[in-house]
Amino acid sequence: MLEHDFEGELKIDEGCDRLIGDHMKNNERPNVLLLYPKTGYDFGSTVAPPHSLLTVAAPVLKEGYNVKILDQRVQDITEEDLNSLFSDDLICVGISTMTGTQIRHALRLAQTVRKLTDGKVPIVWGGPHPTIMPDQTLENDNVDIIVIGEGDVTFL
Ligand code: B12
Repeated sequence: MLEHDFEGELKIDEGCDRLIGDHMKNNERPNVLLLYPKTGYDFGSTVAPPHSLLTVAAPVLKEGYNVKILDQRVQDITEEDLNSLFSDDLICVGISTMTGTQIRHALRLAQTVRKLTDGKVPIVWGGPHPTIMPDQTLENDNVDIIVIGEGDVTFL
């Protein structure tokens, strides 16, 4: 499946059927979990709020979905943390990454999500790296969907 809108392009790998279903059974755990990985050089003013994920989350929240953002630059994200947020109501996990050392942390998070969810939850990647290297990004087993360019409208 391939979808387009005016804000960006959405490329979907096989298995997108997992996105469809009744995901709003309860609001205790997030329907959408968004992860901002460590960059590897997180100090002082470089640790600005995760603008990318806040922007992606806003329209999803407005539609009534429960969204949670974890920012690994300011908190550890352990397997226990992730497990405590997973449920049948989770539609997908989103990860934002720039090119460079942040990818290593992003991949580790994605691998952990994959393992803990048994591959049942789609992992969506967005940000500068998937935007400039979409095909290479999609080749990785821990990437199901990438969003190219601005993601707020596309992600919803
Ligand atoms: C503000 C900014 C900074 C600030 C704040 C950074 C921060 N940590 O928040 C400061 C000055 C600190 C900074 C520093 C750096 N930056 Co800077 N920065 C920017 C800038 C100007 C805007 C980023 C922003 O906040 N945009 C607003 C948000 C809302 O948009 P966005 O991040 O693009 O997210 C959208 C999409 O990408 C997408 N998206 C993103 N993530 C996800 C995730 C999902 C799941 C989905 C669906 C969609 C999605 O949807 C979002 C909403 O539309 C961009 C250039 C630009 N004009 O984009 C460079 C930019 C991101 N920075 C860049 C770089 C290289 C750096 C540094 C590594 C520079 C350095 N060598 O030190 C450091 C890294 C610091 C750090 N530890 O993070 C590069 C990244 C290049 C790349 N290929 O990855 C950019 C693109 C500039 C450039 N053209 O070179 N930066």
